[in-house]
Amino acid sequence: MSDMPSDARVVHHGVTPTRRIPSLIDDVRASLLQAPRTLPPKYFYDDRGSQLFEAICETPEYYPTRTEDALLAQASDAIIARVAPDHLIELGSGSSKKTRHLIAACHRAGVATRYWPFEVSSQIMLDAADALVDDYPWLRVDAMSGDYTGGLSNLPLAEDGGRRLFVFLGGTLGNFEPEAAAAMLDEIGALMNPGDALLLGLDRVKDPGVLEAAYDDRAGHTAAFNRNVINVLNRELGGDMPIEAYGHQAVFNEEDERIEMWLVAQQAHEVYFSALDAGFVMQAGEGILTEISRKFTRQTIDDLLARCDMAAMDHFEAENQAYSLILATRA
Ligand code: SAH
Ligand code: AVI
Repeated sequence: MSDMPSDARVVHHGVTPTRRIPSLIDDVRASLLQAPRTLPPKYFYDDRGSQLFEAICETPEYYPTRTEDALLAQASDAIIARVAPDHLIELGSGSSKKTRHLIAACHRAGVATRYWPFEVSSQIMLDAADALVDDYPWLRVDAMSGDYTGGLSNLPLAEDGGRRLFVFLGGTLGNFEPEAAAAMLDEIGALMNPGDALLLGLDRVKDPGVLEAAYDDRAGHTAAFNRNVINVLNRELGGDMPIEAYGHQAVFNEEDERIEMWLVAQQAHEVYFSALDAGFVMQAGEGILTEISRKFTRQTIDDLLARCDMAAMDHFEAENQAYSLILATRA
């Protein structure tokens, strides 16, 4: 492991993918070199991208973080009392800030849960793990570095028969296309035994103006986060994409009930990647779809769970149905 955590109660695991994960070169060849141009959202999250995401979460426009945080503050004691997890396993844990409500609830209940964050962005996870074990002397963190698109069946989870609470917060499942979201829930379900549960945060359909503002904050953090993927491509693939030539756009697609984030070329230009010895021509006004963020209704949430043989045990809803936190189990 490259990063040695400072506390012995933090163990750092590398997760071997179950199936082949396309490399950045594969993804660029398949999805960027020709239209329609898209990129998988995981490439946002280099160290700078993770910091920018944290800045987005602090903006007044980006309501999902504070809304989910408030729901967790309110519901964590009940969730922990209900599940009494021996293991708390979190996908895409980031800074783990909101997860602290669950860990604090474990502390209050005297439940010595072991925490298993799983992240593609290792540094933010390891920093969060160090801070958590400093705050909770009983806590052990098994930090898992890897890519969840490579599957979950190689996660180095303890096979001790302990109760598992899976956690997938922030609405991140909304960054998956419908098929991929269902496949991911199926993979989580396959790791769940009777008594285990999944805590899922999903954002809700609402006024398009509110949604679009959340993805285009006035301070410009979302625009910087979107454009940062150009830095990642240039750095990793020896590219010459002109970052200043791209505008940030966030549009709510009402039919598909999803926010779409685009990088739109302000003028025509050519791009070349030395690692591929290939490139492409962008026309003025042409876009790259860098992220979808699906928004749900009560009905589409229930449909998704039912499709994956899961059912909600509890559904915590924010005011105005702005956000949902669902405690689900296998049906
Ligand atoms: N759960 C946190 C962070 C959400 S941001 C919150 O609710 O605030 C999405 C997180 O998922 C980021 O930390 C990102 O690094 C991680 N992530 C994105 N794609 C991933 C992948 N393919 N595998 C593992 N983690 C991923
Ligand atoms: C991580 N994910 C749920 C965020 C979202 O809202 O879709 C990523 C994000 N993109 C722009 N702002 C936030």
